[in-house]
Amino acid sequence: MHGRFLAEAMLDTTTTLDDVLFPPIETYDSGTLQVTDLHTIAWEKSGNPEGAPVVVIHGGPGGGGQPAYRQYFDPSKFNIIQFDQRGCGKSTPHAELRDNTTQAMVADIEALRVSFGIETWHVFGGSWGSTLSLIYAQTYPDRVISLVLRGIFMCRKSELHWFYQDGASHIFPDAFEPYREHIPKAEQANLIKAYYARLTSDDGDVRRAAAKQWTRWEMATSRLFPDPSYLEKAEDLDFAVAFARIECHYFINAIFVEEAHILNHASIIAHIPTVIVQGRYDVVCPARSAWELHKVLPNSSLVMVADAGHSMGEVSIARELVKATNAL
Ligand code: STX
Repeated sequence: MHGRFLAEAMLDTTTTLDDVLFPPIETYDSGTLQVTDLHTIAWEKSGNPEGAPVVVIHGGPGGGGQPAYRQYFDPSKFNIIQFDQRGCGKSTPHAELRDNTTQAMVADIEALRVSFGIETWHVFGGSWGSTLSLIYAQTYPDRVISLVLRGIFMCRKSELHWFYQDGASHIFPDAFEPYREHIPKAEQANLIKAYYARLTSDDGDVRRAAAKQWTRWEMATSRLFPDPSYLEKAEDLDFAVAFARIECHYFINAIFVEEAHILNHASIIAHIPTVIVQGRYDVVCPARSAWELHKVLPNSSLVMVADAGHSMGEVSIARELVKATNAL
């Protein structure tokens, strides 16, 4: 029950991401799965086809998979399965909000498992990927061998208010200003609602302008040491539109579950070995959620990383994630 706390007093500024991750690899297979009349999901496999299966659940929602995820697993030991959740990445239709709910995404994960003939698998997810991993595990507890989770997000009202309205704004007032000022004063009291109206506008220019500001805010705050190149993600308007529209749609709908759903149903997954890796200075998904989750999961360990924010691309977060997958 008691987690590990990393107490390194000194910042490690010489180790790079390449030093802690496995080398980049190509996929050995990829394809699509039509999950409804409307939605088709893109998937890929890498690593060892005979290895232990692990499914990677990406963030956002709407963030899409990334080749870099493959590097968090020993490719000789794992069969690494990634997919793009409804409406994002290479899944189609792009940025589609209809028939796009948490329950639908859980069903897609299960449909992928069945289509691959996999009995049980490890589940790996950060941020919204932790949210969806947990709800998937609570829906299909017998299919999940273990959970490796990062930057815990349970999408409660307090978490949304903190990041999108008033909280993180106290730490990043400079990055917050353009996000807030994109919205007229009269609507600033509820920024998620104001962004939702613009992100679902009939006018493509209005949608894209809102998506860019929304995405910049999240990219600017993801790391303890902001990385200017990370902000470029918001300039990729195809990425930004899917990311912002799908996130905002999920948040307006409280991710289609009751408040504190994950904590309320923790007993269902209490038996699953779980590692939680959390950056102490994560302002996107503050550490309180990781702490509260850890306390209701008796088989969890919490690694509180002393020198990191939210991103899986931060060296000390990546190091702990690799340690966790190596120990599976
Ligand atoms: N959303 C946090 C999240 O899941 C509240 C997230 N933030 N950035 C990302 O995901 C990407 C790295 C996937 C873009």
